[in-house]
Amino acid sequence: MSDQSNLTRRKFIGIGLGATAGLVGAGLVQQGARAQDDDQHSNHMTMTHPMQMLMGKVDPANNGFDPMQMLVDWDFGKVSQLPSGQTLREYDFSAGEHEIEIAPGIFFPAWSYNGRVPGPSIRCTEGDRIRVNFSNFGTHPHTIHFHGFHTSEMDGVPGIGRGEIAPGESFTYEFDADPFGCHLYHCHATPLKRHIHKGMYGAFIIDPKVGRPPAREFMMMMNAFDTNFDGGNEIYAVNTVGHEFMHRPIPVKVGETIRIYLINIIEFDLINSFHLHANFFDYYDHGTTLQPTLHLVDTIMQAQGQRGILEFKFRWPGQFMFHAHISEFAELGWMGLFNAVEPDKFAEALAQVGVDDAWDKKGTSGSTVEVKL
Ligand SMILES: [Cu+2]
Repeated sequence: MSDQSNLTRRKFIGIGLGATAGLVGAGLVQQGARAQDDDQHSNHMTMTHPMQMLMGKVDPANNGFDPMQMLVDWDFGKVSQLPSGQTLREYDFSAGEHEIEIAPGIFFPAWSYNGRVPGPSIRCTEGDRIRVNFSNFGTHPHTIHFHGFHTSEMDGVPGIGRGEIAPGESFTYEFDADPFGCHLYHCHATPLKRHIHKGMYGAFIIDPKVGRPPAREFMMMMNAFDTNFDGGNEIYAVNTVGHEFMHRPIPVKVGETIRIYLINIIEFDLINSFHLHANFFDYYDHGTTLQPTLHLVDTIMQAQGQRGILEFKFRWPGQFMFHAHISEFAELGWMGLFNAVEPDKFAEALAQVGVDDAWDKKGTSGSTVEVKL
């Protein structure tokens, strides 16, 4: 990013400049995004927190999705068996447009799959047949481009096969899940960076046939939003809402293996990173190997579209930060906390952030994919 755009976005958000919340609201209105009135903003946002973070909370009900649930809400699809015995997983995807709240009082006109940003986290086992019935209910042409092995007709690229799917039209993408790994899908309509950063992307996790060892598993999509459409991001996040996991520390148990499927989908900034406090992790670049590609690191970087799997354990109870080791991203939303507790305190930690046993179960049963017929 240029110094100029850096200055502009800092003025826009007001971090470090002592700007009032009202100024932030005025900037949003000027730039065409919807903002609430100044009084509401003053309730939501001040910039005087010692951690330099966005204040206030986004009610998940406003968006119809919850970043905390997105950590664990694997979508195994509608499962059946083909005559050959191969497992078939079917998904219905629709493209649409709606406004989402990406930080308290900051709204973004998103394009989305199934009304959420990121879209559903597809999860399957290598060798499964994947069938995605895609309907475009939006006003722009869209596609779904999956990362993985498949024929060119199924690549979701303009001008090849069916290419762009026009508004009101449908197309079915079908291919075998290969190779295992931590992949993603995204729209590939042009202009590409606009379609991606508007919110059209999601996780595509293919488990190895042999499975992975039991762990508490989370999907983290590192994303960002250009709220004033100047070609630079104003808000950074994991799972869309800036600083969500600072307000709601992610519950984990001391001593258990934690596995993160980490994906970088930001546009406009070339590199993103993940740093874990007071700990080190093993890293599997792209998730396409059973052995780590990096041992005992505490920071990794990912280029646009890159992803990988992290594995680690906490030795002691406490709150531990994770964030981009790019201070500006961290201050603008990409920063969170794990709340590591002893097992007897786990139910309490869940309740503190508004989740329950179902969240616990989804987080710990993903690596063993059950075929439900
Ligand atoms: Cu699109």
